[in-house]
Amino acid sequence: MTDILDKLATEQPDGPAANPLLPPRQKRQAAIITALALALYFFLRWLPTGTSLNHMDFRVTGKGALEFCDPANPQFIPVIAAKSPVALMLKSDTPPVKNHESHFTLTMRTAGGKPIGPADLLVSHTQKLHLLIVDPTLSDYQHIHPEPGRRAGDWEFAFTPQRPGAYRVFADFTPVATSRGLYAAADFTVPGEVATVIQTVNTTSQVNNLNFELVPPGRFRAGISADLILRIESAGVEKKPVPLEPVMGAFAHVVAFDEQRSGFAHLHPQQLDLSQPPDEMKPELNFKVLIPNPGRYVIWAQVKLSGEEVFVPFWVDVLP
Ligand SMILES: [Cu+2]
Repeated sequence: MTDILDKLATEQPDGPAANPLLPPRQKRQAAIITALALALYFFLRWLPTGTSLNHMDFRVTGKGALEFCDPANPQFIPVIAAKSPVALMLKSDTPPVKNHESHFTLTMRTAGGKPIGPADLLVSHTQKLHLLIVDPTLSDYQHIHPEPGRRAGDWEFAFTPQRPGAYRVFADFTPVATSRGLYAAADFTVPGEVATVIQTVNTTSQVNNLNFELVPPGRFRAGISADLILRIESAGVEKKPVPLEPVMGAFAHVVAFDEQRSGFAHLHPQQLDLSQPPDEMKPELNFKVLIPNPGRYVIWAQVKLSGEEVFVPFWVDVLP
């Protein structure tokens, strides 16, 4: 027994200072362990770890660089005036026609020409890529999530325009390399005469037998953070419950466009906890938004009820 203990004791290294004096067998063991660790390190590095893009691929230099949005203080994002570090190319299999479905391929590339695929984007609001598509009169708004296509950088979706005119597609996504929201835009045209739609301010609307109301602040002023309230109630005298269901990880999504479609603001309710749905009889959700420029804006609310998504437009004036 003592023999064994003595033997073990002689084989125990005495710490780093004793290393040069290690017997050959222990040196060999140390070398093997080091080699295995290195092999594991290079194996893990070799495994596909996702994006091949880095933050430099999304860098924009010069004036008008796109400011990243701070989700805690949602703002209107001037997508068209700003220079996006991402280039979009839009193609459809058949020319887009009013009330007909076309299949589109959206190609996303960095300014340097590198494709942007699903591995390069983070999931935000349950999706990697959100497209906010709107017609020139701002009366056909659709929110679409394209699927990755076969070629790197390609994203595919089906879309049925409900009106003629030059549609604008705003892409809303978050590169893995920067972890911050980024935006880009592309246009396509649906043939036909664009009717002049004069929109008047309206903050109430009835859709699917439900009364929707958007309550703006008493004076909705540009450059000042404003509070908005979205209220929903069943129409008619006898009130029925209106249980809101989560859609893309929120009880409502609100998107505002200016008349020129220079950009958008994408808002989410301050009630973030999905385990605490709003009141069933009269749900009420609160939003905050900062709109820098005065003018007329459409504010589209998107909610989900009984498995069906409902889109409701409101029109407001933002004062100087
Ligand atoms: Cu949203």
